Amino acid sequence: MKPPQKPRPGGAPAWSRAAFLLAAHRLDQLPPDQGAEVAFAGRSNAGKSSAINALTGQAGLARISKTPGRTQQLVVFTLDPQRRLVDLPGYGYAEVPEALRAHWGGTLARYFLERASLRGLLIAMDIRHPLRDYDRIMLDLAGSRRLPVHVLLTKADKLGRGQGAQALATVRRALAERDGDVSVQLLSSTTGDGVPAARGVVAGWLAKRQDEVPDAPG
Ligand SMILES: Nc1nc2c(ncn2[C@@H]2O[C@H](COP(=O)(O)OP(=O)(O)O)[C@@H](O)[C@H]2O)c(=O)[nH]1
Ligand SMILES: [Mg+2]
Repeated sequence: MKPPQKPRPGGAPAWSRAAFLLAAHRLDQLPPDQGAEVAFAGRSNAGKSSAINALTGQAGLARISKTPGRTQQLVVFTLDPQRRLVDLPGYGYAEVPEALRAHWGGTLARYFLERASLRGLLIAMDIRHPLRDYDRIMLDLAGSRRLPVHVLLTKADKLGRGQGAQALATVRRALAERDGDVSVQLLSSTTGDGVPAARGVVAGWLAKRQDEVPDAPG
């Protein structure tokens, strides 16, 4: 009989085995800060949950909500015992009470500063409304410790090919003016266009060791 396979930190993530682990309201509820994790951010309704579902090939994994601004928690999914995806709260909507917004601002800032296993940040932006205030705050948080960022211009199917390419070029130019490791691509969770490219970026980050990440804490 073959021994059970050990997880290979450098191997491709087993996307289809992604599973919900927990939802944390506070940082001390997160799993131990070991291995590697990649965070997903995005304004409410940007298409973040759909992107997570598309990447993992699991339609029901991250709840797709038509009611924006409801998930004020960090939702953790495991790919294997050493690698995780973290769905960050898509706050920023007027309906989120001020006290909650303040709490989440502080919690998120601390998550970025302190989380040693964090390897990169994906930011989902609706291709028709990119680079809003929330997106810039997330870019700054990642930049504060030189964490690589990959922008997903979501719902690319809502625009024609020419318009999509134009939006991509515009956002790429804007991002090039910022310091740091920031890339961008088109994504349609509906058609699957861009899913392999996005998986490639996440897999590359998850294969990194902590000492390969500039300014990682700890
Ligand atoms: N046409 C289209 N609609 C999308 C796409 N991704 C998400 N949506 C829709 O946009 C809305 C918000 O998506 P969701 O993933 O819940 O956004 P979240 O709030 O950022 O997690 C839902 O109605 C989705 O069906 C896409 O690639 N194409
Ligand atoms: Mg969501």
